[in-house]
Amino acid sequence: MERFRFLTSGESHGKCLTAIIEGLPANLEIDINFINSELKRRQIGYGRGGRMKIESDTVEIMSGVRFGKTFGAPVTLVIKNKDFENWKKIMSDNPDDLNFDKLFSTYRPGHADYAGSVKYNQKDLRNILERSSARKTAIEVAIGAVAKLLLKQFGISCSSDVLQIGNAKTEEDFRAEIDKAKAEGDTLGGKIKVLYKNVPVGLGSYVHWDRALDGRIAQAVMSIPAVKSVAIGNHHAYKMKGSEFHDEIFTENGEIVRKTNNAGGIEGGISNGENIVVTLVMKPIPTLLKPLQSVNLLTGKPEEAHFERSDTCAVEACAVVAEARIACVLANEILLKYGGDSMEELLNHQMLALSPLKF
Ligand code: EPS
Repeated sequence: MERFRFLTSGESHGKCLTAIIEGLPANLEIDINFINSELKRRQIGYGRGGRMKIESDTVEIMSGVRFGKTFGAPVTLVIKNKDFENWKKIMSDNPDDLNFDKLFSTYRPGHADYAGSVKYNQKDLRNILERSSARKTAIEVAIGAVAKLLLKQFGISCSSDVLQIGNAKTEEDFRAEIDKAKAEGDTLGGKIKVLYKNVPVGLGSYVHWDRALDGRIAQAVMSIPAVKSVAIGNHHAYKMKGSEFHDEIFTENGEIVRKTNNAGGIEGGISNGENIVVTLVMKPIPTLLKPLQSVNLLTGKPEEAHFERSDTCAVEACAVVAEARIACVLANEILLKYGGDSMEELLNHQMLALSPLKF
């Protein structure tokens, strides 16, 4: 049951990244400057590698928007890879350009290389690297920015924080931790918190497993490259008693209020009006300057893993990607709950919707 749908295409060093978004109501204002500012946020974190100095990601709108507004047609977004100019021969679609000396055939542990090469029957691991690369998250952030523009119309806003990088738990220690890892030819992961505010009561459902809002958010966040765990609300729940964990219910000025939010804004798979709180853990990036031990798939002999320019740490970027993925889930739920073919209809339906009980 999807109302906000999208597909993306594009390789890390190919010509461009593309998205087609379907299901946007007509008359939604599309602020391209906002989309580009989100793309910039994804690029600027400390610890990013050489690629971010080459790219200045900006989006081109190829369809579905006229004079700054949607009109019901699918919206196509494109981000050109500036680096493609340097990879034309390697990423060529012309069989005459195939150069066997340029194949890369030593798996990087932790990346998709081994499992992907078995699955897709590929001997040139570039055919795995190119689409499994986190480069595709650039176009996902652009899609998420469009979803955020829809959510803004409902007063829904978001923010994110990096809670930890490696062993560093405060912002002032992050840079030193990243510098140390870089000097050692190593990489780092971290922990992130994403907050969505002013989400109405009633998104998602408990009636079927695939309609639970927490399940949908977890799937959207877990599938970001390098994310290894996702939690909604207080992730120390396993060691708390029921009396400590559950958020007691009070009234204030005739409205339901809570003094705590251990549930992270979702009870029974449904948003309960509190802030939606998602924490996620990103593993260290698997492409290491000081390579790990591996095997060459052409010879079967031990070899050091392939190294290609990479980032030391992309945790800040991952936070922006997580915001975007959750924005897409919430935009879908808003469209499912209220419905409508234009923004006017959608907002009118929201006004007609039953408000939470007043006492
Ligand atoms: C990325 C661009 C890539 C990688 C990174 C994500 O650029 P390049 O490979 O040309 O240096 O830096 O991807 C990974 C670290 C990975 O392991 O997939 C980007 O735009 O975010």
